[in-house]
Amino acid sequence: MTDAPLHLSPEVSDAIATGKPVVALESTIITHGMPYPQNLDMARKVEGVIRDGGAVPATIAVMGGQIHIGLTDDTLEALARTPPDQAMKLSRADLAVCLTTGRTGATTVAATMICAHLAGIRVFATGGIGGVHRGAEDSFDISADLQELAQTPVTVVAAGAKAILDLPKTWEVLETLGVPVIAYGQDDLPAFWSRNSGIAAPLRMDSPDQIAAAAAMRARLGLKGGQLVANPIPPEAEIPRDQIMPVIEQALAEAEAQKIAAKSVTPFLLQRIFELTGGRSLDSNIALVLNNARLAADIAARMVRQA
Ligand code: PSU
Repeated sequence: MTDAPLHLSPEVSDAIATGKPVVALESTIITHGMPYPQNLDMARKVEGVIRDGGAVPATIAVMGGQIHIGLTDDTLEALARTPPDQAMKLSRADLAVCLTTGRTGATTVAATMICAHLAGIRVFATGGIGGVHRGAEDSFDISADLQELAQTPVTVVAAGAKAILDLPKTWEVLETLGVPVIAYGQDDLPAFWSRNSGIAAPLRMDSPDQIAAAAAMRARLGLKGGQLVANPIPPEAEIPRDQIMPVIEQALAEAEAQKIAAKSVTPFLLQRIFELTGGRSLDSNIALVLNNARLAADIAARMVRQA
């Protein structure tokens, strides 16, 4: 039991109490990751995909001093319409302050993992995790998502780390932190908009059953932390690496010229890449989130069956 200020929707509360599969979803992707109204459309569709997979979706956000786990459609819409500068982008560091000041906060991967774990949810689907930013040797900009994966026992399904990052350094840090990085169904690590990164995955698994069993084994071994499942974007939705890389380079150069820093870097880059690809990057992003939600629902169902 927890003393945390959790507000579970009736559906999520019932699912947890009766042992049904539940998949957590984050809200930063809604407020800071995609423009309105595509963000709302994505948020609704992703919940639908999880329901179709036989699990209950639990979108997480902070409002009015409480952690909401499972949002009504009205709340989802209000969040999707909230301008990015009016919602805090919450990670481990600012979750408590947001709650005590009563502000609205959107949860990143790190904060969503914390909240999911408090509620007893073991699986979480998102687009791409944060990681080591390019030039981190000077800026020290490394997402708190990586540390969270090392300490909070939630299985995160993502299409790898966002390709705007320094991917080799991101995987190195995860290895150092002892986080299992499991490529789903292929030998190569995926790279968000592209199926392949050219980097061999440290681990590979081919079935949701195996992934669920690995999470249970970590618990039996008393190992802290979660697992990252790196699920490649469906082939029909991918932007191949040779097409997306020049676009990423241009967006990065512009971010540097405009001195964009800290929490603004990722939203700035995603928005510029959206503009430079004429919206194609957003279509891919939505497709990969839905694909991750499908797999996460499957893993959550296996975890319930194996329990
Ligand atoms: N997945 C997406 N789009 C996003 C994110 C994930 O498809 O915008 C968000 C997640 O909340 C993740 C955050 O935690 O981006 C990483 O931000 P940063 O690089 O600033 O740590």
